[in-house]
Amino acid sequence: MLNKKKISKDFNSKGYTILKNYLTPRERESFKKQIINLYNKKLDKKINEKNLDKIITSYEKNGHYDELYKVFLEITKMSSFSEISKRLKKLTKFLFDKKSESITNGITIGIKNHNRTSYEWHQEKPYYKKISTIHFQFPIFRECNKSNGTMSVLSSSHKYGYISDVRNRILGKKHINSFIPKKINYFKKNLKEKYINMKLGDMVIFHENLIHKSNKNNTNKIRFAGIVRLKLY
Ligand SMILES: O=C(O)CCC(=O)C(=O)O
Ligand SMILES: [Fe+2]
Repeated sequence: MLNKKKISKDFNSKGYTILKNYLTPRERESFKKQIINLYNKKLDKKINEKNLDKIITSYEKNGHYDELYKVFLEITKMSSFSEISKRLKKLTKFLFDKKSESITNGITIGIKNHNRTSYEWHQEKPYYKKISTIHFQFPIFRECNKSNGTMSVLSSSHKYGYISDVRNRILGKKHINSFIPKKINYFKKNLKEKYINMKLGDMVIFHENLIHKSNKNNTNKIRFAGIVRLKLY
């Protein structure tokens, strides 16, 4: 049983909380299977769990961004996302007593020596200015830790509210752009950076105003993490 008081207190004070062992083995298996299937169908028929990292890394290295993006779009529509979103909506109701609706699914992919898909320090709010949102992330294929570039957060940064004074870092048309708070050095000095370490099955929930970023993957294996974003009513 989830301890509602403890979890919401943790979330309210830090702007994020990690639920241990939230995904069932069946849910985890279904994400893996569906992702492999899609890469197989859209990219390369020979892809399996063993060679997935090598093949995707070579696509990235060779600049085949459009092919990768096509698969990404298919991934966002997988039924495993609809299933987990249903459960996360119920969880949101239980923890925060709020109704919610699914708005975005995604995966974040961290590859050694490539920063096209990585984020600098940012809040989610500049991406969803007009609505109130809540965000979920969970590892797929393997755990997320400091050495494979798991995201880090500035603990309690959500208490500063929406920081609208940002600069938009754009590395390229097919790169991820980050809205970096101009006063990021001030926030870094005053708040603790925490690495979001998650074992398979764990799930982090984070506030729209929590400042967070991707880290460098120092391993040869890709970091895959699922993302679900809900709109709050
Ligand atoms: O895990 C990462 O690389 C960052 C992901 C992120 O910014 C997000 O999920 O909103
Ligand atoms: Fe983000």
